[in-house]
This record gives sequence, structure tokens and C-alpha cells, in this order.
Amino acid sequence: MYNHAVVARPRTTPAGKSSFEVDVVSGLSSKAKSLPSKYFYDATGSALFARITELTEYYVSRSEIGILSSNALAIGSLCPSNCALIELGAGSSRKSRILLGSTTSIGAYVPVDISGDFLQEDLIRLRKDFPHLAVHPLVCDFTEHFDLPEDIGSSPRVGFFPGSTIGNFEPQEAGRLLRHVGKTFGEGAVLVVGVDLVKDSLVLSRAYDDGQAVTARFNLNLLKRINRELDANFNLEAFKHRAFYNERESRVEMHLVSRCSQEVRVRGRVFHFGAGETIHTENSYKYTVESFQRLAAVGGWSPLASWSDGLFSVHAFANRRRKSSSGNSVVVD
Ligand code: AVI
Repeated sequence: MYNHAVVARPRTTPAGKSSFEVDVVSGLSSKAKSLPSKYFYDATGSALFARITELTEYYVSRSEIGILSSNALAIGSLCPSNCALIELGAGSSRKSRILLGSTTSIGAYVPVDISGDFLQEDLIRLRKDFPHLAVHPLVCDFTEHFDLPEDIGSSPRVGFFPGSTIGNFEPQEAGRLLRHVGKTFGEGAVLVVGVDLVKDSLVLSRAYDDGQAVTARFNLNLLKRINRELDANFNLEAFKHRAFYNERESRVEMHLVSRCSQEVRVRGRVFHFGAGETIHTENSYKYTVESFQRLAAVGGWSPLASWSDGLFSVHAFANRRRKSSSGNSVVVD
């Protein structure tokens, strides 16, 4: 069974401005300039990210696929009978396929993504490979309130949040997101999350500043997108990519560094950049197995199991949330 994507309504902003415009203008107006990393993923950005996942230096995807494949049976055994697998940020179903192939317990698959573009082609192939699977794509921003498709009824929920995307959120936001996911999935839910690990800073900085400069192009593409969509005049030659591991904050930071003193116009507003001034474009937080379990506990999840190859970790959690007698949901210890 295959259903068309359910599309959630986009967020409205004042005076008909897109959230992209509001966020870009606000980020460039602050003292320490920044841009939200979620805007990397236009068509070119998504294609560049797909190339990043293939780079020798970017171990993240390879490691995660290795861990999922080696432990697929154990992970599959945590999926309750006739459950719905809900993938958050389902760029491609490549990783879900490993779980789908490992157990017959998954009756429905709900890929949730902000962009519907990826869904159609990939899901047609998925339908062919798993003809008995009910597929209910959901196009929405899963960081905001969302309702699961009614078609999955009361099937037990298994969340799947791969790729260490959770690392792109500030830890406090990540805790809030895990709590909100727990509330949405409800009692008895299981969550499988891929999380990148703290490691040698050279390995980390190389993963985000590769020899072929694919990550540099990925970072600079954000300026190209602003030029195209917000009538801006960033000169891409006048900015350079910088990535480094900030050990104190336990995160890789990506920046775009202004090579000279310059002014840039975005939707008629002028922004000044000093030579060497940076736009902070991404944080990628790294955790230990224990520090991530502590974070998940804040979100109401208790550990069931975790697997690691020393570079990357995959965790399984159980929702500690229960329905109280008044019908509200509460987190129990
Ligand atoms: C999507 N996300 C988990 C990637 C990461 O590793 O933080 C994005 C990325 N940025 C540069 N390279 C990859």
C-alpha cells in the first residue's frame, strides 16, 4: 500500500515574509553573525551532502550503516509486532531498509521530512521491494508540533532518527525535541537514534574540511541560495570555509569567513563584514554513549541498548511516558 504524502501547513511569518528571509536577516543582524544549518538543504545542498556521505574523511554514514547492518537482528527484535517505523528526516530510505529487512514486525513506514521532493522516487522503489509494507509519507517540520497519519491507528511506534542529525541541535533544543517526540509517539514507543561520538580532534576537523573541498562547497552553497532566493549579492570568492572541533563545547563548528572588509545586500538591507569576520553556519555536537543517554533521559527516554564501532553510536530507548488516570501523559521513573 502506498499513500501520497500528507503535507503539513507551512509556518506563517509577519508581512508575508518566508521563514528563510526572517531567519537570514535576523542571523546576519546579530553581533556574532550566524545562519541556521537547516537551510543548507536546497537541491544543490542535498546533492552535495550526498557526496559528503561518500567521502573517505566523513566516516559518519559508513560507520552508522556498518553498525545498523551488524546489529540489525538485535535492533529488529526491539520492534513490537505490527509496529509503525517513523523515520525523522528521511532523506533517503537507505538506512530504514536495513531495519525493514531485519524483521517482519514492521507493518508501516512513515518517512517524515520537511521536503517532499525526495519522497516520491525513493518510495516507489521501496514499495516494490517491500510490497506488504504500508507507506505513509508525512511532509512537515518534525521539530514543530505534528500529528502522525491516522492510517497507522494504534500500532506501536518505533522512531528512527539516524545520521546524528540530533547533533545539529543545541543540546537544550535536542532535549526538548526528544521530549516532544516522546509526547507525539506516546506510551510504549521505542526510539532508535544515531549519534556521532567524541573523538580525536584531527579526525573530526578532517571530516568537516575534506581534501576535495566538497564540504566547503556545501557550506558556501548557503550564500548562493541566499543570492538566488533573497535577491542578495554575496560574492562567493570573498568568503572561505572553516571547520574546527571546539573541544570545550564538544562540537564541530562550521563558519564562512569574510576574506576582506565588505558590504553585502540582502533584500535591500546592507550588512557589513569585517576582514576575518565569520558567519557561524553549523554546530555538530559530539557525545559519549553516556552523555547522550543523559540527554535522552531529560527527554523522557530510558536506554534499552547501544551499539558502537568506536567512531559512531546507535542507541535504542524506551519511552518512559505513561498515560495518567486523568488522561495526561507523564514521564515515570
Ligand atoms: C546532517 N548532519 C548530521 C551533518 C553533520 O555531520 O553534522 C551535516 C554536515 N555538515 C557538514 N558535513 C556534514
